[in-house]
Amino acid sequence: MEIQLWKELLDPYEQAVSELLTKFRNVKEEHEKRNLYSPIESVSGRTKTVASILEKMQRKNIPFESLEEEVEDIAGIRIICQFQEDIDTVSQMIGKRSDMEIRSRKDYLTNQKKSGYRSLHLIVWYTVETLNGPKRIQAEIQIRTMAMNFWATTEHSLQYKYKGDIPEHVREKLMRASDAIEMLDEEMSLVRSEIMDAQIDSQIETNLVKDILRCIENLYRLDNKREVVKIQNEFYRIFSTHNLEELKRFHRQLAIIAEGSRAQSVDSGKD
Ligand code: 0O2
Repeated sequence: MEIQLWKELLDPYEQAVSELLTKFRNVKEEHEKRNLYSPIESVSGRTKTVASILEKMQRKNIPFESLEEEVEDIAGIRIICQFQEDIDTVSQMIGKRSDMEIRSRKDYLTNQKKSGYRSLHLIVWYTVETLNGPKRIQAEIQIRTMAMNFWATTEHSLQYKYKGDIPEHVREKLMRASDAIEMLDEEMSLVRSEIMDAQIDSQIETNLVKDILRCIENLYRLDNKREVVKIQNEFYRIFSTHNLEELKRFHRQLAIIAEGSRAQSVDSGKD
């Protein structure tokens, strides 16, 4: 295959990775805007390099004609979750989407790999719109916790260092580390609801502050500036108490003031 053809082949996969990244990041943002806990902590993606595709084709005896069918991870997305319970939530969410279809799943959580690798892999069908029309391609979505990701990233570097032939004594240490990671994920699950509550409160506070400041800015344009400075000082005072309930109350009061001020300015505009 010529260089030009590799580019043609990989372009739709690059497009798919870019679109999928945006879509999954939007899922996280949507949760945050609605003060909901996001099962997605972060997302990354990559298109497999030609060297890596060639290596896999040689290792698995894959002919060029079936490259796109058999190399399922040319487009790869990695979704990182905080807790192991979130992996299932994300997987179900993907299953319900209309813009991708799960073709197969490899559950390396219940069936941990011999290396100690743990993760859930979904192979999905995804359609990209290209200048030549729609193209349906496969993408691999790896879903794992932050702890699992730490292990996999480190082990991947060692595989590179030892060219896939990790010495037995290092392998043993990696296995022990993998067991420790599993225990860590289980321990973290025990405090999941507390951590989720704390994170939701922090998100509510962030969104309230954003809204309050927008309100104050609008009032500043419409109202008696000295009064608005007083309101702002009151906001700073309440913010410094770290009392979320107080902040919510202040937000409600401010919304009423803002509404009154808006009504007044509409009325005076009529005169
Ligand atoms: P990359 O892009 O560097 O991550 P293969 O594992 O390649 O023989 P298969 O069956 O198609 O073939 O894939 P599998 O095992 O379901 O998943 C392949 C990808 O999962 C790998 O991509 C890794 O990202 C990850 N993975 C699978 N097993 C391990 C493991 O033991 N350790 C680590 N760290 N990651 C693993 P590539 O091909 O390595 O490419």
